[in-house]
Formats: sequence, structure tokens, C-alpha cells
Amino acid sequence: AEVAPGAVHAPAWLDRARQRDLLAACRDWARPPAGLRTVRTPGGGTMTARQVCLGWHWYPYSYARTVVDGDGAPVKPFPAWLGELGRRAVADALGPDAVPAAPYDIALINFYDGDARMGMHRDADERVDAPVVSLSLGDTCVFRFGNTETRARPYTDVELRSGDLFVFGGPSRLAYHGVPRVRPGTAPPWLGLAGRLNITLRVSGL
Ligand code: MD3
Ligand code: FE
Repeated sequence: AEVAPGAVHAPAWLDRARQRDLLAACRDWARPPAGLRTVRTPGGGTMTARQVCLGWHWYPYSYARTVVDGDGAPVKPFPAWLGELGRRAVADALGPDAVPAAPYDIALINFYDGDARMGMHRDADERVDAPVVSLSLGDTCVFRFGNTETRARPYTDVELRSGDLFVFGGPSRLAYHGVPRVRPGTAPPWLGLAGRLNITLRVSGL
């Protein structure tokens, strides 16, 4: 379903086996060194979703090859298979012409537990306009897709469930978006995940 120009939601894009495999990979990536961390913003706040990065390490508001705001370790490598998954996702959602020439080289993995949320923001730290690929695992969330002008209304709320794909390209690449709530206990029982996990794949242009 196209939620806005260039923003396509593909429910249940990952089958059970692929969800389980991706979760197992995320649990592995979350281990130290360069594992799961709490993100501190320059204003002194902390993000409630914790994060692990592959390929390039994101910290507000830049990218580095080491975990500059954590244990200082080199960021984990971005695996080729994950880039292939990203290209397939873009081709399925937006068509083969939308697949970027440059390879996907960043994964940001956000873990939401308890009351974790994400405020309205834009992703503007990448140097190129390649589509962002988002994959959700675990609990259902309310994803808020806004506009390119302001973090306020108008916006569209969409429920993202375990296995869903969302691709943000074209004019949607710079839209405000956020996660106002996660619905606890809604993860599929066969997955074995308490909470929610979101994997975004990006092209750095670096
Ligand atoms: C629209 N993550 O990592 S995924 C983020 O569920 C982020 O963890 C949320 O916002 C999450 O930056 C939302 C959907 C998403 C991701 C990246 C986008 C939507 C986007 C980039 C541009 C436009
Ligand atoms: Fe974002």
C-alpha cells in the first residue's frame, strides 16, 4: 500500500523463518563489543529505544566507523546478505528502477522495550537520497508518517507488525516520522521476542 508518494507499506513481507533468522542475527549484533547502546542526545537527553549499528555508527547527528559514544570499538561490519535483502525490498516496493546504484552500507537496529518510543524527526544524516528500508519484528507499533514541512499534523498513523516492510523513497525520504507507541505483548508467540525491533537499511554516500 502506498501511504504517500514513495512511501510503501508491505505487510508480512518476511515469512516466519526469515523473521526468526533476522532476530537471531540482531541478538548476535547486540552483544559487545560495539553492541547495544543507549543513545545520548547533545541536549542531555537519552533515547528510549536502544540501538546497535552496522557498517557506519550513527550518533546524533553524524556517522563514524567507531562507537564514539559507547565502548569506542570499531563498528560491526555490514553483511552483504543484508544489502541484498535491502535491494530486493526496494525492487518489490518501488520497482526495479528505484534500486540505488550504490550499495546499502548502514543498518540501524532499534530495540523498543517497556515504554520506549521515538519522537517525530527527519533522517537527514545520509548524503544521498537512496530509499530507506525498514523491517519490523516483535510487538506491533503505531508508526506516524508525517510531512516534509513540520513535525506536527498532518500525519498518517499506520500499525507496523512483525514481518512488515516499509520503504521510504522519493519525496517521502525527508518526511518527519516517529513511533508514538508500541503495543506490549502483541509479538507473535512463535518469534520469542518481548518488545519490538526495527532494522533500517540505508546508503551512506560516504
Ligand atoms: C521515513 N526508526 O531509525 S522505522 C529511524 O521504528 C526510525 O525504529 C523508526 O525512524 C523505528 O530513524 C521508524 C520507519 C522509518 C525509518 C526511516 C525513515 C521511516 C522513515 C527515513 C525517512 C523517512
Ligand atoms: Fe527515522
